[in-house]
Amino acid sequence: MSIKECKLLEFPKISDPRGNLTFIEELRHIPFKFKRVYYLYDVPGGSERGGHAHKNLHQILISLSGSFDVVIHDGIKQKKIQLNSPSKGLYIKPMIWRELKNFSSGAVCFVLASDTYIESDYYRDFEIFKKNIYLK
Ligand code: T46
Repeated sequence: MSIKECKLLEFPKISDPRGNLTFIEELRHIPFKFKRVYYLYDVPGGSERGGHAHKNLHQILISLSGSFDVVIHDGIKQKKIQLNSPSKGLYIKPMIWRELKNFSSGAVCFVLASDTYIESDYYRDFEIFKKNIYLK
């Protein structure tokens, strides 16, 4: 898997004088069906989250409020993407290491995930992840 396959997706945005509305339909605006949503919030300044890769899970990360950086790593190359818009989402495929940092005050990271929470789907050790990228 390459970081090149992790794309920033742009979702529909309906704007009118009352404000903005964004919607996301599975298999139309994102390339998978989602079984779970979760969100990170009240993240203290300086905290970092993530620090793992998934074996099979597909995810979309969206900044519903504020901003934060996502560093993605495929075992060879890495890239930093700042998420700061509720109408954009970062698609992270399986076998990509991710770290979330530089959360602004009040930032909310909303996640659409292709499966339920399965701890055995995680690589939480970077060296073990790197060894396994060649086996997948
Ligand atoms: C990811 C980044 C962006 C659950 O019980 N259910 C869940 O759905 C999740 C996501 C977590 N948990 C438990 C597991 C741990 O005991 O919540 C605790 C904290 O989870 P974790 O340390 O994995 O949290 P983050 O913020 O480092 O990572 C999470 C996701 O786990 C991960 O898939 O990509 O957010």
